[in-house]
Amino acid sequence: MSQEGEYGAGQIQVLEGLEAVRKRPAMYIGSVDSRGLHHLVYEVVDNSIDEALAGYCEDITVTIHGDESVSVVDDGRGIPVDTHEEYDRPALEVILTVLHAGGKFDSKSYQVSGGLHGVGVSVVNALSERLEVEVKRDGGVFRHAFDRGEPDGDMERVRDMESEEETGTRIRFWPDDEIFETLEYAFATLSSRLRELAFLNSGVRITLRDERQEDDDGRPIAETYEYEGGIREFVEYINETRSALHRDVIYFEDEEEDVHVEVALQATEELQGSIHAFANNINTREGGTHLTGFKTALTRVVNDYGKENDLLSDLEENLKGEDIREGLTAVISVKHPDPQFEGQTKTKLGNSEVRGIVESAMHGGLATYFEENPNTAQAIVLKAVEAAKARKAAKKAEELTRRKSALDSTSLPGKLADCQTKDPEEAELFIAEGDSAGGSAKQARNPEFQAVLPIRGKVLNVEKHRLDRILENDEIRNMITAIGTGIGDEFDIDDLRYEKVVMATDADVDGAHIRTLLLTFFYRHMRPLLEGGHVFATQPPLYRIRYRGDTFDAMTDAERDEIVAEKCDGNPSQVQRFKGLGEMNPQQLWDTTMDPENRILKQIAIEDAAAADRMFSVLMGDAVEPRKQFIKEHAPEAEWVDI
Ligand code: 0RA
Repeated sequence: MSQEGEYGAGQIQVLEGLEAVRKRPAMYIGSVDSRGLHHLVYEVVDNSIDEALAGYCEDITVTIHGDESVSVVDDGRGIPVDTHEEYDRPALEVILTVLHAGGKFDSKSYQVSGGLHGVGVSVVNALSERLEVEVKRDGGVFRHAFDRGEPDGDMERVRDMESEEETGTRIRFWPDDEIFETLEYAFATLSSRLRELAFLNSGVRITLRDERQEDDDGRPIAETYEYEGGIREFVEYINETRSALHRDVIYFEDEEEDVHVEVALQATEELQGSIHAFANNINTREGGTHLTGFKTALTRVVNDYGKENDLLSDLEENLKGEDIREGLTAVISVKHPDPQFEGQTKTKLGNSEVRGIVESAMHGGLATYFEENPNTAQAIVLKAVEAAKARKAAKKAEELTRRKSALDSTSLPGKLADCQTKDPEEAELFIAEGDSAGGSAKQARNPEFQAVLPIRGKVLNVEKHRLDRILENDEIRNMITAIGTGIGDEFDIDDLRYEKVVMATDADVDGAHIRTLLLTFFYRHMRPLLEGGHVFATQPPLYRIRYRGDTFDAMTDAERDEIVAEKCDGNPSQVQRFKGLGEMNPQQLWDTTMDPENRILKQIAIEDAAAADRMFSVLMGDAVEPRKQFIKEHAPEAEWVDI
């Protein structure tokens, strides 16, 4: 460390601290891929949100600049600039250079960012090539800058201000390309998280600007998220394309033992439920005690109401939780002074007392609501009764399908050209659209480890049918049997027959439609397959260009032009356009799409359950206008997110 001499003992320790972050960045922000890159922004924004929750900040602006930097500006109290006694340095510098220093200054009630990230702005500093901070506080404007976490000079008071009233923090950082695999921020990723934060913290106004893109007037594109109704509006947003069973979103709020609970719900006619639980603004995808409390109370209250009002006489038993949750949209948000996050991805709330707190808040709130709104209560119960009847019918159908495939070893679909290997680890299944593509793929494949299942043009839209109907569909049944895992509750990844399940569809609109239908099916009924990273899509090239014995493939028109100009001296011997997989001969199909050495496969991941859920509802549901709008807005990123 060349600068040791310039700093006191405290500073040396500081530098070592941030070295650790640079050595093992994934320990602090999860990963150094696109996900980790976006975490840097969330980390800074979380600090601004904390200021908002403490009642000092209303406005947060996040800007993606054109030079691979991002800035976050808030009107909070400003990071303290007075001298930190232990380090004898400005507090601002300590907060930005000492791991976990941020929290020591705080007396705030909720350390919102306790779980997933919450590692502090010093980690963002350590992982940034440069970071510049400007604080308005105590009647002055202060600036400080850092290079890879190390101070670039001293903090300076650059000017005085008229008033002590104006306060805030601006942090701009340039993520370090020595650390991150990519420096490219995705507007859609940031916007979905920032919108979520605005829903979860009503009253906060968050603006996202992107200076890389201009609107029609030549200004950077910008969106502002501000929801006075908080999670009530979140539920309305999710339900925008669903048919609600009752007009008003049901909402309660309660506080017990310093735990703040909010619940918003609305039942819909849809088949898919959509329940999102948050703890201290973190999406607890793995659930936890708050979700358990919610479900227990929901099941109790709906059954009690049904029995008291004689609405369950058609059934021989109580409604199950899953019957009641069919088509239910809910957001549960708890804020806890000391949240414990557990589970594989640290997204499961563990605090045991929360279960009872949410259960009693929900029990009291919902029972009262039902008494006061009998029409809504009745609609919810009757929908659940219908779901219970369908569940019983589906169970029978599912058992039949499973029994058939389990007992009968020749039950693999006739259309499946299976591979020779019996080792799932090396096996691949290509689901090919259309008989001609299926035929070519069967000839093109390496039969040792590649299997091909042709499917007919349109797969059943699973969004619109219950399981019993879905299982009557041949294409779906063939896929389930070939993949081997079963579906829904019966899904077992140990029975997976192929490490990779590859959707082989054309690069055109029809192909995109079929991929979306397949993906909807996987999302709804085989989600662990997606979560485990087993689902892929082929990326066949659009053009093949020949020049003097060389062959080049191009994925886009622009790429074709570039190849023609740069590789073929502007004069290629042949430019061939592939319209679809079915039009390639087997050799071409192997070369471009199936050969592991050459092909490009897109791995498909579900980044954000709430966003994906909405996406599927919009893309697959009945409402036409929102779908058109959505496709217009999100066309490039709507389908899936790369890992
Ligand atoms: C430490 C203490 C206080 C505020 C902050 C840090 C703070 C950090 C960030 C990061 C981005 N924006 C921020 N705003 C505030 C409390 C200050 C006080 O007690 O006045």
